[in-house]
Amino acid sequence: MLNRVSRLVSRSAAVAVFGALWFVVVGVVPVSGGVSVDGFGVVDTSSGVWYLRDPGSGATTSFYFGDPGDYPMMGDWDCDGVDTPGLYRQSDGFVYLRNSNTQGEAHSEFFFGNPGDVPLAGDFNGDGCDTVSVFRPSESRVFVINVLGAEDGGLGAAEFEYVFGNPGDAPFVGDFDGDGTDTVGLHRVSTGLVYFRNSHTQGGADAQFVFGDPGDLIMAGAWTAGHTLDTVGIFRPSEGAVYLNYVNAAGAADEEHAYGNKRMVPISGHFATLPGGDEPPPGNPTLVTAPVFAIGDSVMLGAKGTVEATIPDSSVDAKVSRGYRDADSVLASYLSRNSTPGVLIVHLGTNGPPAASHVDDLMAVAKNIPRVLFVTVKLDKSWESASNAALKQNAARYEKIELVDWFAFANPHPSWFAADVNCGCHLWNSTVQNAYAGFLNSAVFSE
Ligand SMILES: [Ca+2]
Ligand SMILES: [Ca+2]
Ligand SMILES: [Ca+2]
Repeated sequence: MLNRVSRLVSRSAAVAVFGALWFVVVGVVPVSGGVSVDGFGVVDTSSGVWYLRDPGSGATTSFYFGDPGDYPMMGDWDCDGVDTPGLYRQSDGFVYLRNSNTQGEAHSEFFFGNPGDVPLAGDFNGDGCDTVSVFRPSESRVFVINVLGAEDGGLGAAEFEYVFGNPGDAPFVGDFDGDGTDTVGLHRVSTGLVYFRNSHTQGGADAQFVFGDPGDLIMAGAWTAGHTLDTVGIFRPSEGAVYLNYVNAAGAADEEHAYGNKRMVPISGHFATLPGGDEPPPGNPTLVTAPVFAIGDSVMLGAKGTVEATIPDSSVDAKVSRGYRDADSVLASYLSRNSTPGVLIVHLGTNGPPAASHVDDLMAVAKNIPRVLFVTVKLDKSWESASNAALKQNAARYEKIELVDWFAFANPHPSWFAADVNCGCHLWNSTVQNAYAGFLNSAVFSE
C-alpha cells in the first residue's frame, strides 16, 4: 500500500537507519525517524486493540480503535505517506478512518458496499492516496472507487468492477509489480495458494504460487530496504507467528517473527515514526487445537476434503443419514485406531434432534478429549429449530462442550445452498465448502 511519494519520503529516512546512500531528487520533505520498509502488526478483533511493530526497532505501539468484530485495514487516507488504521463494519458497510497511529476517534466515516463485503484498502489509481474499495465474496467481484466518503454519507456506485478469483478465496491488496498502482490478489486459506493480477481488468492471474500453510492469513508489503514492490507475508494464528517473503514466489520465508495470537488478524503498512514503548501482543495461551477429529453426516461429507485441508492435523469421518445415536460408536472406533484427539467436532442433528441419552453416551466415550465442539444445523426442514434447541440444551449440560453456531453463520447466505432444493443444507459448491472449513477452523482456534 505504498505509493511512489511515500517511497521517496521513506527512503530518505533510510539514510540514518541503514547508512544507505540515497538522494531524494524531488521536493519531498523527509520524514524524521522511522524506517524505509513496511511494517506489520496484529489486531485483536475481539477487543479492538491494535499492535503495530516498528520494522526498524521491533518496538510495539498499541492503541484501541474500533468495536469487536470490525474488519481492520491500513491505508494512507490523507495522502501524507503514512498508513494509519481503518475499519470496515461488514454488517452495515460503514467505513471508519483515522489519520494517526494513536488512540482516538475516527477522523471520517462513510458507507460503501453491501453487508458481507470485504474491504480493500489501496491506491488503485496511483495518485498517492489510498481509498477503500470492496470485494464481494459471493460474486468474486472487485468494486473499485478512488475517492473516500465523508460525514456519514454514502459513496455511490463504484467507478469500475470486475470478476476475479474463485469463490471463497480471501482478497488482499498490493503493488505487486512496483508500478505505483495497487491491485488485487487472492489467497486460498485451505491450501496457501496466492494469486494476483497487476491490472484492474478481468482475466487470469498474472502470477500464482503457494506460500505458507493452510489456515494462514495473508498480507503484503515492501518488507526490505530498497524494495519497490509489495511481496507476501502471512500470519499464522495457530503459532502466533509472522512469516515475510521478499519475493512473490514459493519458498522459505525471509523473515520470521513470533507475534500475536490466534484471536488476531494481521495488517501491514508504512508506519513512519511510531512512539513504541508498549508491550507486544500476548502470545497464544495454552489452547488445545490438535489433533482434530470431526464426526458428521452428509453435510460435513460434502466438505470433507476442504475441512481436512484447512484445519491442521484434522481428519473427518462423515456419512450419509448419521445421527447423534451413532456418534459414540464412531468415536470409539476412531479411538481404537488412533491416539486421543485434542478436539472433537460433532456436526450431527441434520437428520433429527439429539436425545440427551445419545449425547451422554458420546460424552462418556469422549471423557479424555479436552475439547468437544457441537455444531448447530442449518436446513430447510421443520425440525431445524428443534435440533438447534436440543443442541444448545445438551451443550449446556457439559462444561467442555462448546456450541459452534453454523446456523447463525450460514443462514444469511441462501445462495450457498441454492443447489440443494431438498433440504437447503448440503455443501455442494466450493464457496460454501471453503466458508464451512474456515468457520470450523476459526472455532478450533477460538475459546
Ligand atoms: Ca496518512
Ligand atoms: Ca488513489
Ligand atoms: Ca502495480
